[in-house]
Amino acid sequence: MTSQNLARTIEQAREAALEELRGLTGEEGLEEWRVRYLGRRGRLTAALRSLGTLAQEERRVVGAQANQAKALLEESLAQARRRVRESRIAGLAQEERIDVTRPGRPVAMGRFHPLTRILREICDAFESMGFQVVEGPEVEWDRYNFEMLNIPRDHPARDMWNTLWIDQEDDEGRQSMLLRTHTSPMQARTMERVKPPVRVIVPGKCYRYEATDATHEWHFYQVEGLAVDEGITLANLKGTLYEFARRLFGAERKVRFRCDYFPFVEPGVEMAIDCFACEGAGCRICREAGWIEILGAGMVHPKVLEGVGYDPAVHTGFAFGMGPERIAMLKYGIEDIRLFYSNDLRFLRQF
Ligand code: YSA
Repeated sequence: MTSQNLARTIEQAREAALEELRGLTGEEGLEEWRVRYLGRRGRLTAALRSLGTLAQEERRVVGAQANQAKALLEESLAQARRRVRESRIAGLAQEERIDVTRPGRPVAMGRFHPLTRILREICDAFESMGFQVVEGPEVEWDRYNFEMLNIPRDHPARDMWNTLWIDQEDDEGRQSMLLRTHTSPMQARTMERVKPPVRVIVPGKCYRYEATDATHEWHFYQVEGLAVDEGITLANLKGTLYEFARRLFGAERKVRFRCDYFPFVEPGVEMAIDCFACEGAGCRICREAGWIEILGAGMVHPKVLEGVGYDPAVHTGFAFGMGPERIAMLKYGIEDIRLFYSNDLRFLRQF
């Protein structure tokens, strides 16, 4: 190619490029334009590559013209990019303009699950009586769930708690780990850790392999209570639980204590409250009893105290384990325990 032809080619490429650039409004179009003129196979780049075919003097003159054209196109591209970016931002600002006069959208307020509420109320009531809240593991050793509570293997009392076992065997090939059936294992765990006086309550989840009905779930909460000191008697237990019932249900609610059996207490009692639905007359909810049992309790068995290294001749204590679901049912007039775990918003929104 002659030097005049090459100079013309450069001139034409430059004019065409500038002309095209003026019509471009998008970033994609600008990139395509760059590839077409300034890319490795672009029109101007090809012209620059042909410079090598010219004589030295011609190459100097046409080369200077080519470099100027290249610099001009690069600068024009940079300007075009700025222009496109600015107009995009201006467009966005226009689109997203905030109308401060529009009414705000209502904020959806969350609320506590009724069981969370009742657990907090129970804990508050006992904390104000000097108890401290502690928590323990839901996956428990047989040793704590049964043996340290005076329930050795093959003891018939184990039948009261149909258990969900974990695949974990001890040295003798016997199952040794389970989902705890009650919060009572925390009695031994706490007493192993601290010396008397002890005053703790333990909220937590429990599991039993049992059929569900209006008052029974296979997983449910319990709140355990334990007080050990010198001179603690059954009167202290009754006084504490009466005060608790008064705070939660009001002074007019009836409370009943009856003897009950738990291997880890002596003597043992159960506490019930008159049925909210039939006021004691007997109905489906209370299984015609007129009363709904809410907790088991008693004086800590001397063997349990000895097992953790306490001297039962010096220290005595009471313990209790209650079901917060049953307490919430009584307090809010809920007829079926399964409602707590069905995640039905029509139910939950009422609290
Ligand atoms: C007894 C004496 C003590 O010194 C300390 C604690 C206890 C309680 C004992 N550990 C226990 O679990 N007794 S219990 O089987 O009668 O359960 C206690 C409470 O848990 C019941 O009164 C009931 O309110 C609740 N509960 C038991 N099984 C339940 C349940 N709630 C819902 N669904 C179930 N399946």
